Amino acid sequence: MTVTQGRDMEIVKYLYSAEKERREVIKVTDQYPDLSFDEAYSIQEKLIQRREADGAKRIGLKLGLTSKAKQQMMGVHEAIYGYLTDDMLSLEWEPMNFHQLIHPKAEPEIAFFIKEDLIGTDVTAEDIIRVTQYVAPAIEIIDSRYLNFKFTLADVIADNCSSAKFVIGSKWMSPETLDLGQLGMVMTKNGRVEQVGASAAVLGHPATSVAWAVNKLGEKGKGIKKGDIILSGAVSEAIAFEPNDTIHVEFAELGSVSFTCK
Ligand code: OOG
Ligand code: MG
Repeated sequence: MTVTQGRDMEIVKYLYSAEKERREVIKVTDQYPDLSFDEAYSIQEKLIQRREADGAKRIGLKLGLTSKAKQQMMGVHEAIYGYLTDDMLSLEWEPMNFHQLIHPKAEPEIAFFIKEDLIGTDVTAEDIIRVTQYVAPAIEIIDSRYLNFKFTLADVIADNCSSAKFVIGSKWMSPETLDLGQLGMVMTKNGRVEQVGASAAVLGHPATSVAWAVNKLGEKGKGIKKGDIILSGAVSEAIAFEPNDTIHVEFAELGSVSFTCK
C-alpha cells in the first residue's frame, strides 16, 4: 500500500485547484510525511493528465535542482524533472500577467529543441547534442503552489517542480556551433544586475542534465520525442518580480531573452 492510500486524486485536485485559484497551500508532506519520490512522480503524472483532460498538451520537459548549490540548499543529491505544457509557453513580447500567478520567480535557463525521439537508460550528453536541433536562451517562471515557496523534494516533484510559465528567446543555435558548457550569463531586473552565472552550473554541462532526465524516464520505459522543448535547469538562483518589472537574461554567444510583467 502506498502512503497516500489511494488518495492520489485528492492530492491532484488539491494542487490543481491551488494553481487555478492562485493560492498557496500547505505542503503535501505535512499530511503524508513518508511520501516517496516514486509516489510523488506518480502524483505528478496524474496532475499532468488532469491538465491534459482540460485541453493542455505536453510539449516537453524541465529539469530542476540541477546545480550543486540548489541541491545542497535542499539537502539532496539528485535533480528532479517535470513536464511542460503548451499553456505554459509565454511569448517574449507578451506581458506576463502577474495576476495569473501566486508568488512567481524568474530563472535563467537554456532550452533544447529535440529533433529525434530518444529513449534509453545509458544516454550521454553527446547523445543529447546529436538529437538537439537548436538551443536557445530561456527564462523559466517558477511558481510553487506551496506556502512561502517551502517544500521537501517529494512535495516539489508532486507539484510538477513548481512549473508555471516559460519564455524562449528568438536566437536559436545548433548546439554544435558553441561551447554550451561554458556560457556566461547575466540576469537583470529593470536594468540592474541581479544574478550572474555560467551554463556549467547545470550539472557541469546542460546536456548532461538533459541526459540525466532521459535516463530517469528510460527507467520507466519513457523517453523524449521529436519536437519536445527541454529546459535544462536554472543557471543561477531564481529572483522574485512584480508588475512593471522587466527581466532580461543574456547568455554569451547565445543571446538574450526578456519579458515584462504587468
Ligand atoms: C523547484 C524548481 C527548480 C530549476 O531550474 O532548478 C527549477 C523550485 O525551486 O521551486 O526549475
Ligand atoms: Mg527551472
